Amino acid sequence: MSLKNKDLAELMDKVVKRNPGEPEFHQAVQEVLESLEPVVEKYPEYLTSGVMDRLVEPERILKFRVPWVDDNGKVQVNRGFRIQFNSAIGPYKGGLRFHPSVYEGIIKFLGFEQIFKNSLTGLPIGGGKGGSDFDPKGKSDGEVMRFCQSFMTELQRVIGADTDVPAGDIGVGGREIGYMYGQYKRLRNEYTGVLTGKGLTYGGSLARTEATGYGLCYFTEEMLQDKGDSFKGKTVVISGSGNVAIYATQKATQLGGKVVALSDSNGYIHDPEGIDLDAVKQIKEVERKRIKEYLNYRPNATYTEGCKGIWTIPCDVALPCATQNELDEASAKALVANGVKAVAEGANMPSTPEAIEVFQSNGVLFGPAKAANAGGVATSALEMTQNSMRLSWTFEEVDQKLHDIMKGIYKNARDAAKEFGMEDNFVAGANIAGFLKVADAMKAQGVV
Ligand code: NDP
Ligand code: 2IT
Repeated sequence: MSLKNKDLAELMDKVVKRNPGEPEFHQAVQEVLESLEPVVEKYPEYLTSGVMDRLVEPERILKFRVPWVDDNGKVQVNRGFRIQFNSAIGPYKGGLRFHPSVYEGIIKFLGFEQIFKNSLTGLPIGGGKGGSDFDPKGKSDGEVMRFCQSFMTELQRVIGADTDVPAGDIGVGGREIGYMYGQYKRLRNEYTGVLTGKGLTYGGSLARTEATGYGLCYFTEEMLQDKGDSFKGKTVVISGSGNVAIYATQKATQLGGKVVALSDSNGYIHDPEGIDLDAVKQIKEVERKRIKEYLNYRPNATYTEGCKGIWTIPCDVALPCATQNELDEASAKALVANGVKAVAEGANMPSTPEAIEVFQSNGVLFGPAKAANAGGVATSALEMTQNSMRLSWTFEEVDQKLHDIMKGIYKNARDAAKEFGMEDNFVAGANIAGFLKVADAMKAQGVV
């Protein structure tokens, strides 16, 4: 789709020219600008005050060398990034991704989306993202530790509990956060909440591990209930088998759904009787092995090489929880042909623009990432609150707050879409609702 508004079309051209070779960033900006067309038509001051021009330019980009020594004594060099995208409504907040596909364009798209997602949570957090092209797969704990220590030795220069608070994302979980926290504390001699997703013995929040997957299901349940439906009795397909996928499986099952498939980057498993989550947790969280191993626990399940075929499995609810652009137009058509009712994104930007168009034009309820997976970062902000108070809440207290936040996000996205004449378009609604708060804060703070 092209932009009809002349100023936004010119801005988009500029973004493409100034950020060459970064298609994921272009894709993320294009979607937001499309959603904002009716907003700038109604409120042209967002254009005239330069809010739009400033919004697409990160406040700061840090790019650094990460040298470390592997188990064979060989020096390895990776590249590290932190993009501090927007601090209008709070300190920069967003995860760190360690994956070989990471380059500046990936971190930029993630940081840009994080601005609106964080705004939607209703909590005071700005947008940022970071990471490295380091691949934790197949590395020993010692190698991961030395890498994390080297990464933090540079990163610590720009972060801080009231400045920028990183967390996990793909390839960064409790183990990596622990190593990075230890190094930060050692270098700075400060015991502060500079990272979230910390272990429970050193300042972590209960329910942060579960939060993204749980939040995704709370959002999906809201979307379904608004149409008089629910998870009960639904067949659910979830891609990925990492942090988000595992806890989405748990919550979808608790809400009465039956999850029949999961995947990793090598392939997918199909277990029509319902996924045995203890087996998946053992394989993925404890042994760090491939999803194929699931057949050792459940011989009646099937394994198929290649991850895209997962979307050909018939289901009522599909939750993509692996990575960007994992669900394309052909996959969306297959889901629609099989009668899918709702799709909600646990991963960031997992559906291509063409896939989203297929869902929306076929009346499938579609929950975009910025809204649907915001439970993770929202609970990170609750971890920051607990750290500031030097208190900790119970699992139930955090989970209740998370649930309320997800209901609020659904309602705000739905109402914003309606207000601008795009009822049931939660993509537009999430982008608009997330944007308005940030834009007003930027306008109020002058040209900075
Ligand atoms: P994990 O590293 O725990 O798991 C990632 C999962 O996705 C793994 O199963 C992995 O398979 C699969 N995957 C990763 N890259 C690819 C790829 N290129 N192709 C196919 N499969 C892939 O990460 P998370 O579960 O934390 O993150 C998953 C998604 O959720 C990401 O998009 C992340 O940005 C998003 N997200 C995460 C939040 C969080 O709190 N953790 C919050 C909000 C969003 P394999 O093991 O084979 O690599
Ligand atoms: O994409 C995301 O929102 C995350 N990876 C979580 C960020 C956070 O700061 O908890």
